[in-house]
Amino acid sequence: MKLYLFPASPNALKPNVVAYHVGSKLERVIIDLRKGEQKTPEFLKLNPNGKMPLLVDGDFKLWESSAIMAYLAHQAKSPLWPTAPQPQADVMRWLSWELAHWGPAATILIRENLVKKLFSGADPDPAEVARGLELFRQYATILNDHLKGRNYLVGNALTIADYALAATLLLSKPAGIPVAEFANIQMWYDRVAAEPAWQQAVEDGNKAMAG
Ligand SMILES: N[C@@H](CCC(=O)N[C@@H](CS)C(=O)NCC(=O)O)C(=O)O
Repeated sequence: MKLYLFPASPNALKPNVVAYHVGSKLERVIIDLRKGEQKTPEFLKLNPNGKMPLLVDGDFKLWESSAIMAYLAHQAKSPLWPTAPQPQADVMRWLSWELAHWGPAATILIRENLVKKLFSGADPDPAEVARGLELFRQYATILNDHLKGRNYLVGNALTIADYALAATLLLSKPAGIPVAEFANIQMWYDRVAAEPAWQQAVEDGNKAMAG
């Protein structure tokens, strides 16, 4: 199996941390977004979206980070992907929420406060920053309330849903995402980020940025 990724990106961290957690035997292939490697004709044949991450397992080409997380955890028969209908649907609920609401809210702040500066040197648009903060706080309130008295999102065990939602917060400091305003989220994030697999995946990201 090959995992194509730019490890510094939150969307890449999602499958990469699961791959480390379950010990997937796969080759990591760096797709350097700074060099536009996601738009080469060779890569577009594998993923017509021109985006990473992408998993290739034989003839099976799988894009979408959450789908890759589920595939890797399921293949390894890991409890990160519960098999009973209700916990599995609950994990799906949070993965869907991450893609529809949580991730897009954080992405506004990541784009305005970080990516624009890095890629074009442009200043953040204050109206967009205000919109991002409002949306983020709206969804963070829901997550913070859910995490009251819980260690993890679903049941009492770590699942791919925790990794997916925590990955969104990877760049919260440089992107000015106000996680610290939400005590339950901050404690849960610190718990997830203390996982050895998380540390390994973050290290991959640091190496990619230095390379
Ligand atoms: N919904 C996709 C999003 C993937 C995505 O947006 N990847 C971005 C980086 S975070 C990318 O490769 N962007 C390069 C581009 O659009 O040129 C997933 O979850 O895998």
